[in-house]
Amino acid sequence: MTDELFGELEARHKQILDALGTDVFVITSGAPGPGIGLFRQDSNFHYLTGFPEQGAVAVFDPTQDSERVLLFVKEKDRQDEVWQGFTIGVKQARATFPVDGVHNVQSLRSTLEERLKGRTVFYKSVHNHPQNSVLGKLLEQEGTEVRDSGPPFETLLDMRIIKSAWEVEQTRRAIAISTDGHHACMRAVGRHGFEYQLEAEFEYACKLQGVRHFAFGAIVAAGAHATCQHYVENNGPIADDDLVLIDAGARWNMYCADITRTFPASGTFSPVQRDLYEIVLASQKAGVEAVAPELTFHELNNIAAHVLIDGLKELGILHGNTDEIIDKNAYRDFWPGGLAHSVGLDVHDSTPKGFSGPDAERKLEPGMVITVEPGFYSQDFNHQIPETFKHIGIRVEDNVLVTENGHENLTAAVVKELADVEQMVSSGR
Ligand SMILES: [Mn+2]
Repeated sequence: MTDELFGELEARHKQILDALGTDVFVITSGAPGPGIGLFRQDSNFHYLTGFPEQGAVAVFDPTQDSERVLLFVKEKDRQDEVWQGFTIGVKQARATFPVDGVHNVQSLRSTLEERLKGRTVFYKSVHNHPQNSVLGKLLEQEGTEVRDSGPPFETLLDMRIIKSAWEVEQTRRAIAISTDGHHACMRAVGRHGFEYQLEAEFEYACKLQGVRHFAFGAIVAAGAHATCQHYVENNGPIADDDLVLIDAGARWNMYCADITRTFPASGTFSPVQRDLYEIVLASQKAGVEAVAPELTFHELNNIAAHVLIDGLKELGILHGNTDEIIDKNAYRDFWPGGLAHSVGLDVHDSTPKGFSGPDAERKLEPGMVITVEPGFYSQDFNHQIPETFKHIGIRVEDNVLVTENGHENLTAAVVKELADVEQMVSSGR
């Protein structure tokens, strides 16, 4: 573990302990998944412990003198290491992680039984966690009150949405690698006839640089597939006159990139594709340019929507007063998604209510990393528009850091200007 992360974890512990008053917070790691596969730690557990294994438990108790932050981990076990994987074990965990005590998870009950009696305990069970039944019995004790919402959970989300300089550095690395992945796909499309081949190009470029987890399953959508927001089948053919939409991002030290680009398979936008792409791009650039502290997500959404709607009006796709179209959400047939979400340890990070819901009035603050991702999507139900604009999906998505004075576009190196995209695709053909 690096010194920076060690220091970050200590600061996070202090904030959680302060939020607890005299209450206790019990948080479990991620649970094992089905079959054989690479485990990824639960984001909250990772944020608070840095401990990478499944089956662990952390306990925060501000009333203790010395053992205020405890970690319970699996002890090294020969059968486990023969079959399941190598483990850190109690001794090595003690030497590595910034906690007050590390215990064998088998001693969870004996260590906590007295301590939890009569206390208010914040705890949410994780499906399939091996300690669920032990924890359940511990928390059923007379006088113990369990809460699955409240201060530590809220504090955790508020902490996670504001990134430290170290967290931004991890995000930059995820973005730099993902940038190579997106450019590799643009250059390779001329050699490939199927969406899954571009998915392979993206993953290959990332895995060559040490990426072990992705932010989400890549969306590689050619032609009409791109009109579905979260198309993940990636098994369709790519025709020469298709636009290809790729929404994909790597993780680095658990931090996600979430980048979308749309490009013509042939290397040249058709006139209709060009018109629509320019409108989405103008809307996206207006959104990125507007990012600054104090602006709400709702306000940011409407800045981008204004540009998108004005453009679609010029093409005859929308009609009427732009402000009215926004107020009535009359553009949502063509752009059903939200403009922005926070990105971090989760790709949709720390925004439980969603920025199109109650969090829409939340103000941007320095240290947030958000997406800006307007789009145009037309399916069969959009019967009122000319046929020529149907079955087209376009999205352009950057990741933007909110700074004291405005913003920094962290994904600025991924080409998006029309001529640059055409050149990148053509250079590989
Ligand atoms: Mn996104």
